[in-house]
Amino acid sequence: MRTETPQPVRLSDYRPPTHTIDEVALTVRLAPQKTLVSARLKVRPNPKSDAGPDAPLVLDGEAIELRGIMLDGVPLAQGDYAVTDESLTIARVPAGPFELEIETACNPEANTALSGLYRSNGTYCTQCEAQGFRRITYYPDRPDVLARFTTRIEARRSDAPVLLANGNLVDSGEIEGTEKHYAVWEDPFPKPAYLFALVAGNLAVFEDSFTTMSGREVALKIYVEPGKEDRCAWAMASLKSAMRWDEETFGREYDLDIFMIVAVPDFNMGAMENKGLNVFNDKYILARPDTATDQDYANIERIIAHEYFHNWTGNRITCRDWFQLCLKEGLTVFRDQEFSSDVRSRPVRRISDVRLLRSQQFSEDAGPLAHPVRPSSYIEINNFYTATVYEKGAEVVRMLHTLIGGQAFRAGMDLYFARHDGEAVTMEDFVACMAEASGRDLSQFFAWYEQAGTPRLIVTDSYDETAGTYSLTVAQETPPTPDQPDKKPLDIPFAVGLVGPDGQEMPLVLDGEGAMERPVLELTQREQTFRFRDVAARPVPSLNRGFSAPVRLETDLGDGDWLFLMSHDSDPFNRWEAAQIYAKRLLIRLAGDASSGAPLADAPDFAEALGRSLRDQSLEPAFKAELLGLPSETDLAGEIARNVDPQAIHDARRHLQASLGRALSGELQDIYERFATSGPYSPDADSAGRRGLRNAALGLIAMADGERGAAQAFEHFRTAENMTDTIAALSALTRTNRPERDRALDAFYAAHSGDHLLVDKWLMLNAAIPFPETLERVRTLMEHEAFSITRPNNVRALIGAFAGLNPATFNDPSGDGYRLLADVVLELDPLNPQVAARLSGSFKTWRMLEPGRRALAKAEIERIRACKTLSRDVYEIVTRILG
Ligand code: 0A1
Ligand code: ZN
Repeated sequence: MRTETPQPVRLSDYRPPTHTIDEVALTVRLAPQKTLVSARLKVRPNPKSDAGPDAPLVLDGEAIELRGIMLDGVPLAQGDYAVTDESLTIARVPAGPFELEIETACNPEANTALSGLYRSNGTYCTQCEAQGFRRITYYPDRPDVLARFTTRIEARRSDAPVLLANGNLVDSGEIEGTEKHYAVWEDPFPKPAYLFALVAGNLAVFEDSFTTMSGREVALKIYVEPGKEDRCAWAMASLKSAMRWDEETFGREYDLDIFMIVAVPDFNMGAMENKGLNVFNDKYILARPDTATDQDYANIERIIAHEYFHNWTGNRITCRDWFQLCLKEGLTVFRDQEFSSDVRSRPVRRISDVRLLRSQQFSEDAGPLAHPVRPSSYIEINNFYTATVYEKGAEVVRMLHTLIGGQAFRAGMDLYFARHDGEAVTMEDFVACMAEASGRDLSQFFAWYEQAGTPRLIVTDSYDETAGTYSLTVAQETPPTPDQPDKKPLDIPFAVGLVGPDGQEMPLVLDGEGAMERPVLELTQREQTFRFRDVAARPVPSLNRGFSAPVRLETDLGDGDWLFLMSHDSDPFNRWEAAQIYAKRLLIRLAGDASSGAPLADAPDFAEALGRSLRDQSLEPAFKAELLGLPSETDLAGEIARNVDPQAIHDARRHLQASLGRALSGELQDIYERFATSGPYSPDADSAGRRGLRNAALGLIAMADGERGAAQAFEHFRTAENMTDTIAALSALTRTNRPERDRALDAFYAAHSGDHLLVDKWLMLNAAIPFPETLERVRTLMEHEAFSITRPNNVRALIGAFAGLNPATFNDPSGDGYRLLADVVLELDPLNPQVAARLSGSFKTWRMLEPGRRALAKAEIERIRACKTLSRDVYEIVTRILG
């Protein structure tokens, strides 16, 4: 808990560690309230340190009790060391190698922060990223200290029959004369402490094996709570597919003889890439057709792959310091995006990535929490596992790929692995490999890592009919962000195409340069003009194809142009994008009308264009489902950016959905009937796409006609044969205010109250009901037997969904939504600061609101800040949000 004003850590203050650790031998004697940890460390002064060999040894430690220290076998007396809430300092240590033995105790049962060693439903597990290892023992808890770990675990066999840690099992057995047993695990790969893991409990295992490209056999094991073994097959199939893909695409082979995954119900994030022993939030492992949706299946595949890919991008090569978090995260997200693009549909994955980027990252970049992909200071590193580091970080890697081309990118990756294996490195090291492999100067490009804010590209065009030339002028500007008032121009890959009046692609011949090898313009200046020749007729430009750069576009294109691109663009992403832009323009106009009480018009042209696309046999169903998904309320608020009235946005969006539902009722019913499922459920992308389209159609049907739509959605719920259809029906019903909604929600809870993953879905559906009564509903559900504030998945499902997925109600003009969120943040902060801080981030767009709501939101954020005992985590978020 905070005692004085927390101070920032700065990248510019980075110094190499004074000491390095070669070996760590841990003995962990597990007991629920008093676990004893003995750590034997082989320490030596770091020759690269500028502090010299006489520097004191400072070890990090938090929420642990020191029980004894020995240096080279000699117990240290109290005056030889100093202990604070955060550290253990030994002022005089040998100038050469020495051995330190530290005895500590911790209390896993009382650890509600879920960082360090804790218990989840009786299972002991650890979470050490970013700084959890210091809650297990005193240690230089920083990513640039890499050591070989041996872990001996002891526990009562009845409490914990399964004992796991990183690496290979080298010994196990009974401890004579006791009811205890032990296991010893040895990890041959040096690693930073954040990759350490230990799990112990009563767990069942689902097993398989994988033969690597060099013919080695790897044992694969997924550990789950007993009784859930029949929900592991998809996770295992995904793991094997990711392992093969990394061999084929990046030449990366797995390096231990065993790869283990453990699924636990209580986890602060999605999953964690600990060496050889990934720990997962069980919602990203467990799947059976009657318990998981297609979205769950896709998430499991993606996150399994993500954590597995970290073995090379993150574990074998790790970060020098936490400012370099994007080194592993941006790159690994890029890799998991490429993986799903290869095993599923590339355009559909791109669309969902861009949706996520727009809704989470653009809003972050436009407000008080904006920070560069590589931040230069932080108060609490856990606050920097953000959409900017992950999602924009992946976009930056993608831009590198686009700029230098696939071949050079692969060569750059090969060089990176060869040069830095076993090291802790920086973004500069990574980009230097790409520069060397491609022979290009990437110094201007590097600003993407250092400069926050979403650039705006302002594009104007002109056509000279007599000369047959067409010019595109592109100006770029990045708005000011906290601490960065002035921005440099960026190096931006801008993929373009020209679509002729007949809908056909026109050749791209740059004046003075000839035909373009790749249809990518490179923007490097504040303003540039590109002139194309041999352009026989005025084209419609298709800009930023595939979302080649994470920017906001401003063009003079009119509604007719967007409708034209929606039907004719050869780039599927941009066909979807044209529909989004058209819808956005329309919705912003409608929101203005809703705000002023004017009548809301229908959108026959848009409906007609959508109808054409729905009938187009060349488009895959999953893509059509994406076309039917309008821009989110959050995106629209971000576009409007000032004096936002969330209720007007919600009303506009509902109106358009209903209007499209009516105008397209023939097509939608036709889809609903034609895509009715038959045969057993299969989670593959095609089948999921067909269900996705049918369920998107149902969503619009339900909006179009309250009574008939609700009846159809209820029937869909009643007859659903898999969880995908059940949840689709419920989510269509939640948007209606009809009795069928609560009948279905009650029936769902009655049927699934024993399954915590399904209970979370139920909480989320309740929280997303977009009507004012939901405020009371959420408060009531917080008292429900199904909800516990110490379970992060419950909190995210109920409170996170309420604040994130239900903008109209969260932003209720009474301010009650803000009060509810502030109450929860204040209650949760002493228990779990990480999750509390993430929730408090839901206030990040408060400045965009209209004055009434803005004042109410501000008052609640100030109420949080006024709390004297705030954690560093929440303190940092609320002070930055208030600015
Ligand atoms: N490295 C993990 C995510 C993760 C990050 C932080 C955590 O605790 C603060 C836990 C997990 C990943 O990228 O999947
Ligand atoms: Zn990651």
